Amino acid sequence: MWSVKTTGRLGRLHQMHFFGRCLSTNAARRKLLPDHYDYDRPIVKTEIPGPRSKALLTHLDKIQNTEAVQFFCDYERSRGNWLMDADGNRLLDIYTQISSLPLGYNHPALVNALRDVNNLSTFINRPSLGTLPPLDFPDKMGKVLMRVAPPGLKEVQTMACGTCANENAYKAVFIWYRTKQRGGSMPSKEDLESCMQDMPPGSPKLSILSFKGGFHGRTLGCLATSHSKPIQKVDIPSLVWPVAPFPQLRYPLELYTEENRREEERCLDAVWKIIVDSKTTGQPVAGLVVEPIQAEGGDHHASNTFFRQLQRIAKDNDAAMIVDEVQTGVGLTGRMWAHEHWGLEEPPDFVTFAKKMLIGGYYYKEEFRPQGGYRIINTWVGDPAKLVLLEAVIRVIEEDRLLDNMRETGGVLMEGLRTLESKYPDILDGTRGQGSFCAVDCPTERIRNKVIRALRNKGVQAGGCGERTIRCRPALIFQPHHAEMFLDIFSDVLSQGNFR
Ligand code: PSZ
Repeated sequence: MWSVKTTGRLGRLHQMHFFGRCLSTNAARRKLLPDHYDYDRPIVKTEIPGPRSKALLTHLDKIQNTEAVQFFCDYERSRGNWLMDADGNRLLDIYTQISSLPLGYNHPALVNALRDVNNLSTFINRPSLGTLPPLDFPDKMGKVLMRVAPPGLKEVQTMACGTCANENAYKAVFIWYRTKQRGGSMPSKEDLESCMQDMPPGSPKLSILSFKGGFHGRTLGCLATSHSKPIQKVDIPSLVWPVAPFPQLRYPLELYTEENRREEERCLDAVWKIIVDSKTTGQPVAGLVVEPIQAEGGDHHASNTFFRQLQRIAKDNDAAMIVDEVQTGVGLTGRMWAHEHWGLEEPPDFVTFAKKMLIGGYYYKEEFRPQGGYRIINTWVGDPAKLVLLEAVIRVIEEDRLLDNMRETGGVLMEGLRTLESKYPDILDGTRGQGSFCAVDCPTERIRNKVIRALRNKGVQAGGCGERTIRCRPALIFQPHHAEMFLDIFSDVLSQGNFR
């Protein structure tokens, strides 16, 4: 796989120009990958998508809808922070497959895990994990998933993806809620019979409260809690569950503390009122689901105080709190879990994960473990092969101090984006971020899309979110010198482009 010779130049004295400043980054640069995993610039040889991508698109379009496909990728030749496309273009990737690559492309630790013959049977024999787990499963769960468990959470349930993590967390909340109502006993004969007619009390009228602008997945249950874009929901029947406003803060946060505090209070009051009112309308709120930073919805932040108070409101009203860390989890914010920044009185009831965890699932408090088997299960309930890879990822995160790297790189990204914002106030606004989980707004969706296209044609793969936001979701191996390269290219794009 590694026979392809590359022009890796990490070892050379490397100088970059950022807004005319000359940054000699070599001295401070930590070596996280072999030389041939890094380059000193992108290569763009064709328009993207290029001719080969377009031909492949025509081919694929014969058998499925391809309207979301941007271009085809050559994953074998991609490495580190660099994504190769089908036409030989080499892009600096700050979006990483919708924020789902912890260590970039083809990291040597993951290649080695696959080369290890001791892992062969795990990759070949995918079990029905909930019924016939492999010998090493308890040990692996302890060494891998529990090693990075959020502080205070001692149980975990694996799943295939982020959506089914949330979907099953909701179910666990409902089972907990009804079990409590029954005083801890198992479902009655009436429950078992009425649920088969989709009627109460077996199919109870309960809800999960979610937030405007939130995203938690697209299955029917999750979709009722997703509110970031109409295209995800239109034409599909929905459960009618309550939706609370999420704070719309002004950035930078430190300049608007009083105004933002009032906005958060408004939203917390609304949450409190919805939950209290739900107790008398016949459809109580059994739990709420919230993202630490609303990602798909446009990178909306809220303060630590907001989340602490949200937990208090949930607790005071016997509703469970699910923190959806599918996108914020695994280090990008500078902590393993974004909610670790909040200083909560006690752990959240649930923390759901997927993406950079490579496997889906949720951590939860003991009281939410359902009684009886076959209540939260499906065929695969995850995949032990993903735990082999995740074990390697966690080792690299620890050994290479990648959380420190995310904080350091985030500092460079934030300073650079703020500088660009002040230089191009007509195009950029609202720089915000935590660690390397950063974003900046454009005035309109049209301008944002034009900027992202221009960035791609200059060799940066970036992503949008919300209506008019550009987001940074780099891999954990994205270093300050990569951030400087991105900012340099961004600066060029803004100085050359006519985006109005
Ligand atoms: O269009 C889509 O379906 C997208 S675009 C980005 C996502 C989904 N993100 C997935 C996601 C998430 O960001 C949060 C906060 N919660 C749940 C999910 C669903 O995870 P997956 O995609 O693994 O099912």
